[in-house]
Amino acid sequence: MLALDVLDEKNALKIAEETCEYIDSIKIGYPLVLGTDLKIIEKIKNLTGKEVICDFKVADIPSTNEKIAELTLNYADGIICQGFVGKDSVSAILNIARKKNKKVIVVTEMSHPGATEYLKNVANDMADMAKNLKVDGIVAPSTRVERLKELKKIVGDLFIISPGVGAQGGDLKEVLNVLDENDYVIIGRAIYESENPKESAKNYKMQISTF
Ligand code: FNU
Repeated sequence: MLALDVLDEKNALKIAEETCEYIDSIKIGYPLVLGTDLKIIEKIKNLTGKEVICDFKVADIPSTNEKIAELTLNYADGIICQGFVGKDSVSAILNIARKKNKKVIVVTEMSHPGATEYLKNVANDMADMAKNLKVDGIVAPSTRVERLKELKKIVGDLFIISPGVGAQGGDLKEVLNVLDENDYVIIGRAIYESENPKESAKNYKMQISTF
């Protein structure tokens, strides 16, 4: 899953087009949507034929979450929300997504060092909630493989999308030892900031498919 966190349309579409034969899915977030607008999603989808997931880490009260999900899922194939806001807020998004046949992915433990201060302590409970609510997937860290393993055990057949390989120092092989074919490795800067994004994406694809 390519994390396309560039800021302008021209660059985004160029990288998306160059890399699309080597990736399965594209994740965009505030950097690109605030740098352009939500219609960038249609443009990426038309150009690449790939699904686009919106990483908005939605974290509000149920009625506001609902509005954000409604607008986002008019364009995107899925939306990422925070789990720490609780099951009513996550369910509000899930209800909208189910009506539109779109995906909901819940953040459990984040990949950056600061996630060990607070999030780590409640991440297993959030994974449990995600499983019970029957969302589609969770976000879990490639930077702490032992935690990735534990969270995967909790969510069972929900898929995992896992950031942290590349720029954040996660080890691809260790991560692939934990994940299975339904899961996704998220890679951003190691592809779009490399001198040759196409080659970088191709190289990751080769490592993943020959693992
Ligand atoms: P790269 N991301 C993350 N950690 O990195 N959604 C999380 O815990 C999480 C995320 C996103 O480091 C991050 O915002 F929940 O350049 C970025 O879009 O490879 C991507 O994953 C990682 O990008």
